[in-house]
Amino acid sequence: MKNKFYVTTPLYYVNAEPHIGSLYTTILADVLASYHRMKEEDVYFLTGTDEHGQKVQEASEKNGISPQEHCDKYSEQFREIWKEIDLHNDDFIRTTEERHEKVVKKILTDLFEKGEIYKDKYEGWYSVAEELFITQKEYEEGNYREVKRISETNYYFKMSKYQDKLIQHIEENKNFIQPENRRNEVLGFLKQPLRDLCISRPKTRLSWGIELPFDKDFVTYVWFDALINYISAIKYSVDDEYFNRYWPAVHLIGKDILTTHCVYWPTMLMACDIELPKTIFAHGWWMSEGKKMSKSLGNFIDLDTIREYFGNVGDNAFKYFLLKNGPLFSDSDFSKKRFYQVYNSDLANDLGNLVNRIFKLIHKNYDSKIPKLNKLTESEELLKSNSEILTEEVFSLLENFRVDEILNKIIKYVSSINKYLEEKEPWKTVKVDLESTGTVLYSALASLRVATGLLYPVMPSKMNDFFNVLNNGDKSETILKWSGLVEGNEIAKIKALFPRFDMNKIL
Ligand code: ME8
Repeated sequence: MKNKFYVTTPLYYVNAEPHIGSLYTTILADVLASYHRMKEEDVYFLTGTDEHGQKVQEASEKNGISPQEHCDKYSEQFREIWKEIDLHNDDFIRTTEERHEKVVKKILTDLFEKGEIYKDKYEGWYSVAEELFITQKEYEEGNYREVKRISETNYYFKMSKYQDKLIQHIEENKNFIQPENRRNEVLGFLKQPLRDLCISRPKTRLSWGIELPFDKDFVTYVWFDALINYISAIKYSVDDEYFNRYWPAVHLIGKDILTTHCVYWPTMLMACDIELPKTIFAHGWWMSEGKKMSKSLGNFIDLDTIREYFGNVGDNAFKYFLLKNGPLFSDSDFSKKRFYQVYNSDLANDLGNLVNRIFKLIHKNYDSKIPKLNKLTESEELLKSNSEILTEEVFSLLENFRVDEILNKIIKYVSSINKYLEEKEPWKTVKVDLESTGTVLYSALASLRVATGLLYPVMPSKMNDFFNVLNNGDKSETILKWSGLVEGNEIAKIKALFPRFDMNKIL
């Protein structure tokens, strides 16, 4: 049986447009999915939108449209941009879809019947802005906005009873919460006694939600509803075979939603007797020009700004930058200058030049046909064995989500091919010895081909341009074999893959 890989992003709220943050998580998921497809695994990549709750209700009222119309409009923006930049999600789930609501209701009914959900009166602090009940201590710390005193009857999920079991699971499974700093953060949080989770809102206060199947005066709390998407999308309780084909998942999230994913969600699954996710990986925060992104500071990287960058360099190069410099482990700073620097040095200089050099020499001196490989010297053997080592390293780094390190290694290898050419000087030797120069060009091109194969998940359309002119009939299974480059094949003319940017003009 094939290995499986089920990867998810958070479901983005429809009260904001896509921006560099949601873009980053989704690109990361796309690239992981693509590498796993390369390993011929059974891959399922899910993303979508989170559409219930107070904020949507308020925003739609303000705009004089129905909440559903509001959701349709904003959700479409996410689907549009993901398509525009060539992401390959297998599914896009919306929490207002029937397939999702049905599973949420089924789980609520099951848990209510099992006595895992009870009704109780709450008197205490409530943050209207965050839509959360908070403790006296949290109130005193003052980190929540629009806090008021309320007294309300609601339904509660017995989350507290799973505290010890959850701690044990986190301690016994090192890969469950990653990276380690986030794991420690969750364990720290679990040192205080866990409360039961309020999972309803009275309709008198909020009507835009999934009605509780056992009490029509209430709707489901938006987080309890939204988290269930990860299993409703793969047909939990509808088609067991399908569900088991993909579950458990790897959840990619930002550090802002650590508690909901690492505490609420696993305890909900425990109550339903469902296996816990394989991994929850929480990345850091994109900052912008040294500060927290904000519309009022004018440093917010919104959809228009993203489209502008894509317009300048193409989506592939932008993805490359975000993944290489992104906030995988700690926060990262986005700066325009840094972006064009990385573009020029890695893509225009290292990769782009290498392609040009090799293609030019082959077109001019070998009638556009890939030269024959003759006797390999130590340096060619080294390039070849390094391509094998690199491939292994890439797939092993993948297990730890180190996409940044993957790109570092690949570009280092590309530099080493350039260095090899500088040592061999084929542009000089070609005038006197076509045969040995042919071996040099074959070797450089074979190495470059492996590097582009490994870059494919990050820059699919650019690398396809390269494969097309190379005309080697490559398939994903053979692309990573150095000697898979066919001698005598005719290569086509290539346009500059990554034209250089004039930094003075840009800045
Ligand atoms: O929290 N840097 O949705 P959301 C990096 N609907 N990533 C960022 C970011 C930044 N500056 N800003 C946002 C929700 N993100 C809930 C989730 S899941 C069942 C429900 C990314 O629209 C990051 O992935 O606020 C973060 O976790 C997510 O956007 C939050 O998206």
